[in-house]
Amino acid sequence: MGIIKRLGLDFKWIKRLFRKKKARIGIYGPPNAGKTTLANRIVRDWTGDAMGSVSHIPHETRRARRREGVTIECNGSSVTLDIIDTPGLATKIDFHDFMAFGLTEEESKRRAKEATEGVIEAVKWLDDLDGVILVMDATEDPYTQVNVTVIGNMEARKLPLLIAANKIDLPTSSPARIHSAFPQHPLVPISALEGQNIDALYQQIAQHFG
Ligand SMILES: Nc1nc2c(ncn2[C@@H]2O[C@H](COP(=O)(O)OP(=O)(O)OP(=O)(O)O)[C@@H](O)[C@H]2O)c(=O)[nH]1
Ligand SMILES: [Mg+2]
Repeated sequence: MGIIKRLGLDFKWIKRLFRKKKARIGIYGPPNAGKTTLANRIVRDWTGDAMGSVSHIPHETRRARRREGVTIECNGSSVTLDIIDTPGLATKIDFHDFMAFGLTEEESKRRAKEATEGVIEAVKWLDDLDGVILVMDATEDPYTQVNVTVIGNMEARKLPLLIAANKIDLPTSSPARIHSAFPQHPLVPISALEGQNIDALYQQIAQHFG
């Protein structure tokens, strides 16, 4: 009996030794920040696949999308992620805004309805995550109701949070402005579109979510 017990313990120990680190990571942020562009880049870099469609029209992503088993290797440490690209979070969704992009009234109303459902879905996903990459457009003012609310919510849930200050390829971008707004969280300036500094992001992902 004693031997079996000891063997059992040994199996557990061996299992733990070989178990891969796994984390469910949600990519969050306001519409148009570049969440899907980043999700596509991560998934392409580490698996060769793509994830979702990108558009200059806000609320392109209106259903959360998950890609499982994306293994990121950095400086000898490896972490396997389930990447969830979420719909953009917004406090106000008005179909007129979509008509200004040239969509018909019918298309705009449908997009507004789906976008609203998408916000609710994105918030629900928070219950099921191990960490969050919060993508912000570094050319924009970071002190928005959405950013403040999302960060407060993640802090309350004690979810590890990594801020990706995106679009640093644009001359008006200011990651420093985001850092001074939310100095309590790690921040990586990136261009999801052009790939600038993306290796630094992978290092931070491996460090914070591994
Ligand atoms: N210049 C620049 N543009 C970017 C960058 N990342 C994304 N974009 C552009 O920003 C727009 C929105 O990108 P998406 O990836 O669709 O943004 P999103 O956050 O997924 O948006 P929703 O799904 O609508 O919430 C597109 O026109 C992208 O090409 C970047 O690093 N630099
Ligand atoms: Mg998207």
